[in-house]
Amino acid sequence: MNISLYNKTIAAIVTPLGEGGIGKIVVSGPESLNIVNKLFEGKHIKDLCDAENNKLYYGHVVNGNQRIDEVILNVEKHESSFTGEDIVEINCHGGIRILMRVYELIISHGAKKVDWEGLAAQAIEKKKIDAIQKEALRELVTSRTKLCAKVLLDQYKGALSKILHECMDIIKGAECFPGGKENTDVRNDSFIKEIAHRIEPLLNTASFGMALTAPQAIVILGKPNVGKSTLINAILGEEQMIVHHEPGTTRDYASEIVSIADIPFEIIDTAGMRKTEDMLESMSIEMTREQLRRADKVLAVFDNSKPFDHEDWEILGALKLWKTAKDCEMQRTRIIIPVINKNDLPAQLDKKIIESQIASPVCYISAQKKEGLDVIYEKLVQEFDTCYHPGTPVVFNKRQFYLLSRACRTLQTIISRAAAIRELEDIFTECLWET
Ligand SMILES: Nc1nc2c(ncn2[C@@H]2O[C@H](COP(=O)(O)OP(=O)(O)OP(=O)(O)O)[C@@H](O)[C@H]2O)c(=O)[nH]1
Ligand SMILES: [Mg+2]
Repeated sequence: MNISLYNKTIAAIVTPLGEGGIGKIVVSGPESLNIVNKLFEGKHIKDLCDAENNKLYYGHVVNGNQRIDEVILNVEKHESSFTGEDIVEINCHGGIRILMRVYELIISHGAKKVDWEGLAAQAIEKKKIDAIQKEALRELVTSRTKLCAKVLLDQYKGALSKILHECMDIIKGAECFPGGKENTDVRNDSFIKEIAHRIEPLLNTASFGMALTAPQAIVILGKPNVGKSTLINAILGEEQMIVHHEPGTTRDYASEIVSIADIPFEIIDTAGMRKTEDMLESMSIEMTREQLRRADKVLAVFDNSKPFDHEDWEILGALKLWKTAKDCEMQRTRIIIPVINKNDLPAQLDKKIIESQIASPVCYISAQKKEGLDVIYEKLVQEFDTCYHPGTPVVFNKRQFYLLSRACRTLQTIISRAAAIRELEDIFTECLWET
């Protein structure tokens, strides 16, 4: 349940709780200046109600005649503040104890405890930001790549919201027709087309936007010893995974976030799959299957220096099941990228089998020599338009995607109704006038 923060004075610690130079508390609401006034002894200011916007005030937070911390304050009056309420930002020394003492003091003087989302909720109630901008802000702080931060900052600044506001304005414009939008002639559907023209392209940005905020999972799959861990190390650019000449080296799965063309991916090393009686190895293989179920993309690795065998057939079988499984997430296309590794060694592998079984061009690489990786990278990002133009609206989460898909379906219904009426007219005209 959402509790209204309208007209309430709230306080949030907005820096991470830990050791650091500065810890920041934001107090927001009609009583913020009064509350902080009771606790603040300023060097150059007596009453914070006289404070100027965006000017720093030095002083101490006190409890009676006891000094708690040396602080610097900033005041933002409601007209221009983030929440639409009077805000006091208190910059204390970092460190959990001092920060918590100042915070508890503010709470004991009547402010309500919230986290930064509380501040954002207050800003939404005051219509200073909308839900999309709040979501962008939340994702912005966990951005994994520069591109991700760029896109989310644009959405926080309103790139996506602007399109929805334009659509609302078009609908309001239609209401000005005589009789309002209910009576608007459906044959005159130009305003609907104008909305469709704006909304439909947005849906095409969703796979890119969602890949930025919820990185796709790439599973490296292959029989033991084909070079899966060596490949991951080559992609990561460091020796993270243990590599060994004996098959069965990787027993657990291990995952890392990696940036490819500025798009974050979660890359997962798995235990080599094969039939085995060994209890521990069977458990590792079950873990591999689990990882495969949640994969968005698979790098299916084969060894150029060994003949194609029944263990490779097992990999192809597992991939076939994975590709056709029904539990695939919306907007995420399952992609298999066949990779032939150890291309620096003499060829023994029958590549035709792989080419005929996986309908996608094969990448030839040497993970050990870090050769051929660029082709893999190209394939991993080819579904996304990575040439991002600043200010472009992008759908970046499931909530937005579902709602905008619903809007598109509704638009299609209206457009087909208009087309049906036009067809009826044509039929009647033909019936009446054409012999
Ligand atoms: N010549 C050559 N050897 C490679 C290449 N890639 C990996 N190897 C070697 O192949 C052996 C197995 O490599 P790993 O990366 O441990 O293979 P894996 O698929 O992770 O093996 P498991 O974890 O046992 O399933 C090691 O001796 C690697 O040095 C390559 O491109 N060329
Ligand atoms: Mg391994």
